Amino acid sequence: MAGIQMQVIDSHTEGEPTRMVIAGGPPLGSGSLFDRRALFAKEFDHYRSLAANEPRGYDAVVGALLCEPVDKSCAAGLIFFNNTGYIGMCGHGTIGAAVTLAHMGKIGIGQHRFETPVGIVSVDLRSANEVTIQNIQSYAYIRDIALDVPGLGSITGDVAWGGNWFFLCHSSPCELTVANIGELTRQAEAVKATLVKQGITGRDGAEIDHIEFFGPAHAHDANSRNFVLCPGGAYDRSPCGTGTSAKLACLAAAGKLKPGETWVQESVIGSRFEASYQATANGIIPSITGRAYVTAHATLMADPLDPLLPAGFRGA
Ligand code: PYC
Repeated sequence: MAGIQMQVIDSHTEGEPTRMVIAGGPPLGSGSLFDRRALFAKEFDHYRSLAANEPRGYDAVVGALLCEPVDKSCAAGLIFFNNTGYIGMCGHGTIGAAVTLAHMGKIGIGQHRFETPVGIVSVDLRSANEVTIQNIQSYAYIRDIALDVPGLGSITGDVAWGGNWFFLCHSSPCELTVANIGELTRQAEAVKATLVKQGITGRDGAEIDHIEFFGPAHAHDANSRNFVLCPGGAYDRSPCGTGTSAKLACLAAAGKLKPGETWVQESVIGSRFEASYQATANGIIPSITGRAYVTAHATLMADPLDPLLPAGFRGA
């Protein structure tokens, strides 16, 4: 742990924080981003905890480790992590990373490609703060599963991939408001526990680690409002880029949204993404537009003489 000093730039995308590690991160070599993420988890997890957990971070922080890409057509490589582990793709984080790289003078307005452990995403930096990402191929995996959730009753939803695995509940147990976040979190945890108990997974037994509830939008020009429970127990303040991708895949599979039609997804705090998709043979390619703003530059330090909290802890 001696002598860690990580330079980070923080941003928020529609309310959801991204902390990009721009220097002083773990030495992961030059393998594929998939392999580098495995090495990060195995040998250098204390860097993740230091950046995402208290007292330097907090539960909602999603980290993005800036890496040299293997594919030289990409402007950057990104490995996403949070308070408890690592996530495949991150839509809000990619938007935040694009705005941060522009803020650093590393990319200009226009098209770019970023490499992630689950594939390459295209990014259109439309202005200093507005970004459209073209996510990896997303698809509905199992539709209309009825779950009997203790304390909640019957809940119907779909399993879908949007760069992470989601269970998308067709409705919400209570109104999607900030005042109900505690209740929504408890209910989403109950849905997640029921999926585990019933052995319902993503492809190849993958854990479904994101749960979404949907309800009516509050704004007259939005299509839907959501609540998204992330793997570490925090909720997504943005409408969730990978979750919106999974939602589009389900709408497409159900014939409820045509290619190129706009879907405006509101988050539980009222921020929004505009989304649409192109159809592919096995799913869809989603496009998600949102805004991000830089909020801080910092150097995170682990003092070698600090006996208390050198690697951070989960406060919640
Ligand atoms: O925007 O994809 C997303 C995301 C995943 C977890 C938090 N945000």
